[in-house]
Amino acid sequence: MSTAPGRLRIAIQKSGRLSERCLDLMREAGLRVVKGNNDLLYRVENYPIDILRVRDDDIPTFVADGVADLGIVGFNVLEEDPVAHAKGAKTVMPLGFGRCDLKIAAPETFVWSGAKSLEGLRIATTYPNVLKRYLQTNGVNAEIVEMRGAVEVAPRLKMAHAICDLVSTGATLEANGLKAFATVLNSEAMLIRSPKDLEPALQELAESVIARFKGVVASQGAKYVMMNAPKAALDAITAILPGAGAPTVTPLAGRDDAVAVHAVCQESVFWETLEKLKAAGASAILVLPIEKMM
Ligand code: PRT
Ligand code: ZN
Repeated sequence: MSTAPGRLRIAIQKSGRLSERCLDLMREAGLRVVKGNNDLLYRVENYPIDILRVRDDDIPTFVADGVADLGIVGFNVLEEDPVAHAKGAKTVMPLGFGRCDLKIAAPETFVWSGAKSLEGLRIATTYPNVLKRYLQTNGVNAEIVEMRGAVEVAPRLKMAHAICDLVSTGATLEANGLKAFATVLNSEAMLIRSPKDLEPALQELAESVIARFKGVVASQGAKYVMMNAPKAALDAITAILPGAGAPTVTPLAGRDDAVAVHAVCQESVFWETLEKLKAAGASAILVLPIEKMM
């Protein structure tokens, strides 16, 4: 795969659960992605950036080798890839989407009393490396049955006693009469970067893309909260605001006893929060979405 020199390359999943969310992230970060006639390569028209669209399993190695400078991939894929591990693809940050858990599951009737319950059993998985580490950490000897997919049918086919597979809603386990007993790994999409050096201009561009992605992730779920508050209740009100740093406090025209309080809340602001603020004496409470944050 060849890309033009002097362009930053970001690898994302071509088609699958993470693809659309990756493109959304780019858009929200102000990168105008244009789909050319080359299916493997999208271009960003307002910056010298190419988007490589590949199988998610290839992303860690591409980034480790410097074929791509940045990549977005599930933490589960990254943890499973020993080559990329060895070559040092570096994680930059979690991106807050593509959440799922790698779990140990077995037929509902299975009697579970900790990881030791797996001793001597066969466990089917598409994540043999991660599973092997889990078994080693827990001092368990079990046989790993490596599969390419459809792991959830293995117990029914008597290929394995248990499975180790990704779970998000749990519907697949339920549909196959399986129950999750332990979590091996929590996963979400991660931004990773290559250990290879970039030319200075691209290095600068990479830093700015990372800073924008950070801004997008930080502003998700964050809210700008404004209210009027009696001066005497300021401490109580600050304590109620979820995930807020020091709020901005400004005088209100013609009022000596009350102030305006503005704060950025990093966590969800629920109706209960507003009710508590009101009970503490706040009035004219406004909760506004935040579009960008840096
Ligand atoms: O073609 P390519 O190799 O690129 O794609 P892929 O088929 O390997 O991956 P894809 O698109 O299925 O998933 C991409 C990434 O999404 C994964 O690596 C995870 O990081 C993340 N992700 C989040 C999931 C799930 N949730 C998920 N539920 N990946 C897979 N699943 C599967 C799981 O394997 C099981 O079969 O969904 C089923 C369980 O879902 P529930 O909702 O029934 O519990
Ligand atoms: Zn894959």
